[in-house]
Amino acid sequence: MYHPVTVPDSGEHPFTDYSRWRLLVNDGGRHTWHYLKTDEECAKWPQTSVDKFWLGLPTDLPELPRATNAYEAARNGYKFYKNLQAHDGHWPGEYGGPMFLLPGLVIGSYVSGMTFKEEERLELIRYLFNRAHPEDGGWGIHVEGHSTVFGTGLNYAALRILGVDAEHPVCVRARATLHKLGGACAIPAWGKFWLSILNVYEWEGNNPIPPELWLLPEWLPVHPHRWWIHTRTVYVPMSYLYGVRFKAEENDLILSLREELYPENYYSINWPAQRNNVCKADLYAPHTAVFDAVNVVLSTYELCSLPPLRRKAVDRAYELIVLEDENTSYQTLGPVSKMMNLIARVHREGTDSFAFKEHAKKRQDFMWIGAEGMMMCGTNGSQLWDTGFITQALVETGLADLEENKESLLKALEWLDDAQMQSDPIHYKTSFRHTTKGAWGFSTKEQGYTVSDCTGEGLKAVIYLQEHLDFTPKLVSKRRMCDAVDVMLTLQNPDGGFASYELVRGPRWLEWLNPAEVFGDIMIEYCYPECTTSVITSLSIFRKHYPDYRAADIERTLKGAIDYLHKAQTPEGGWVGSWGICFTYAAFFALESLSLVGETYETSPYSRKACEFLLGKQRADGGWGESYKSCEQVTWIEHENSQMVQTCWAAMALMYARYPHAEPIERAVKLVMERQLPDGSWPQEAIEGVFNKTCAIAYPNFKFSFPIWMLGKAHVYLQELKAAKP
Ligand code: LAN
Repeated sequence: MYHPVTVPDSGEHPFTDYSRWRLLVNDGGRHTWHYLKTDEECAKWPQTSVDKFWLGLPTDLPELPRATNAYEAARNGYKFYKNLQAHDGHWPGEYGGPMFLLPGLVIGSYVSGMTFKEEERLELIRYLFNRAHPEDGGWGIHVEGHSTVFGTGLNYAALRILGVDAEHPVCVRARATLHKLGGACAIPAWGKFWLSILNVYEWEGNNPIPPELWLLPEWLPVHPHRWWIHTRTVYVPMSYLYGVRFKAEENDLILSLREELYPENYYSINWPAQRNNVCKADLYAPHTAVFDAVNVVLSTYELCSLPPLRRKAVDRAYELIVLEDENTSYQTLGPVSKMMNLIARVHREGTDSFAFKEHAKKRQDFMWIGAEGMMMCGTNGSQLWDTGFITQALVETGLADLEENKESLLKALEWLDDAQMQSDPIHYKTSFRHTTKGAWGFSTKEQGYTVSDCTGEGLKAVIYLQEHLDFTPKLVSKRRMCDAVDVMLTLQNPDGGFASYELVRGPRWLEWLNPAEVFGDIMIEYCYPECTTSVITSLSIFRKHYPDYRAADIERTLKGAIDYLHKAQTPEGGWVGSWGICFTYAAFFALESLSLVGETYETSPYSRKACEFLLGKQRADGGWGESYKSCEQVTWIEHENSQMVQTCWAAMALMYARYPHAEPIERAVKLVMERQLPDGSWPQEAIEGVFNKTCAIAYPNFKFSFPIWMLGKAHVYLQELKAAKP
């Protein structure tokens, strides 16, 4: 479908004219990139600092007078970062990292008959070139990971679909690595699925994904509505597409890929024997014996499944796909379900349908052009998350009170006001959704999913902006803040903790049925220290301002949450972070929330132990540095280098705990100041975030919000410490 392209051997230089790309921000923070074709268009719509920064072009922002103290450094940081705020008040950003999303975009589009613009196609290719592992030319599960069959098999297929010749040096190298790792037969379950959709792997080589589970009684512990929301939202279209055994029509490319992806002859492969064949380099969560046994039973069922029952189950899955599309205005929960829902919609309704057109529009929201080319993002953005942190930072450090920053804060408040969800999803109970009225989500209101800690951070940011500053209007009414509190109160689990999007709905043993092989702890919601602490923090701040609202409920909730947090502390004194790296990230959230209920270094053994734990990890250069591998192995693994963002988390954690000695904080400040560039910005270091234990994900805006926050806070804190010393 895509004609062959001739591209350079390396992606070092752009394949398109970078001065023509523009980021369009509209509709509550949607981002889409556009390539202007003519000079007139370019003159009418000039490139902004936001465009230039994210494209990796020189921003030409001025050098600032050298900071002589932490406050000045923070102020310089914001002088720069203010230029990256979009006109609607939020901070856009790249959200790359995972390397299994772009193939979904490409394969899903290909089999659905959805094309790319030429400039998109070229930069998608270039991104894959630039992200190929320098040592072996393969790809891993994320940008910093080692090469795996999952990454290499899928991204290889993507390159070929995009029109790169099989004999192009990048393909030749990647293919050699793929074969060395065992070839596409050894690809993990989700890879088997995508390749089957593409018709370059046979459906009999997959473990069953029966849609019939949707027909089970809802009270059963295994019913999919009890699974973690991402797993179930991906499983819905997967079960549909498996149920109908969707496959692309054979063509020359497909026939050729059948030869390229396998070291052996495709037509002599024993497919059922490949179901549990997973390369060692890929494997994180091996199947349990229970899961293997379940698959034997389900495979037998596949041989004799009743057509009317299968039809009914497939129809039910389709119904759920439509509900999800409509609830989210076709954004869907995430990038994987996004593309799978599209294929299902096209399978049933064709490419002339309304669904196809809407999916095409919103597909754009996941595609981001960065300095290395075009990628598929982890969500339709991290709008709320980034806007929440920087606004809190500005208020807490006093930078918000400066005349020069007022307009920017007013804009940010307007955006936050608009981003709060004010009603439940249009299909609410019928699609097993949690309430959304009053919540904030991770990206935009349109995407429309409650997240516990995003609601916490959103509310905290609004309270800070509206209550701590004298120049802001009360855009978010008390009633709406109470709605946010109400949502949070619905999200507490019996052990006191808070999970990500919903209550924990299923039993722990469901994890024995984890089919994904490459991810851990994905079958149900779990309580997370970070989510719990965001809720504690925002409820504590809320009740200071509105002590009359549901006081007893809030008190009870806080007690339970603190109790959970105490129990979740490891014997060494840390908390295992699940969404950022790792112990440092969790400590930052935990020590802030403990301090808000009066637990500090001096008053609480939990806080003291956590401080000692962190201090034990500070390096000679004054920084902290943990590898993403901490999250995989659930134990502290040092990074080669100290990391600026982690150093900020650790130093802030100490300050929240009111750690009484200045020296470790001073050393952290020094490191962060030394790494600041003359224009006030900081360079990108290692990847900051993670999910599902194994997959790293980028939060490039953290390199602004956290140093600004930490430096501004440290300036005041260190002065206070000095003043307190006799
Ligand atoms: C996110 C991003 C934000 C993150 C926090 C708010 C930081 C967290 O505290 C709660 C969980 C949440 C909302 C989260 C969950 C999982 C996501 C959506 C992601 C890490 C971004 C991408 C990831 C998603 C699962 C990626 C798609 C891959 C699949 C395996 C379906």
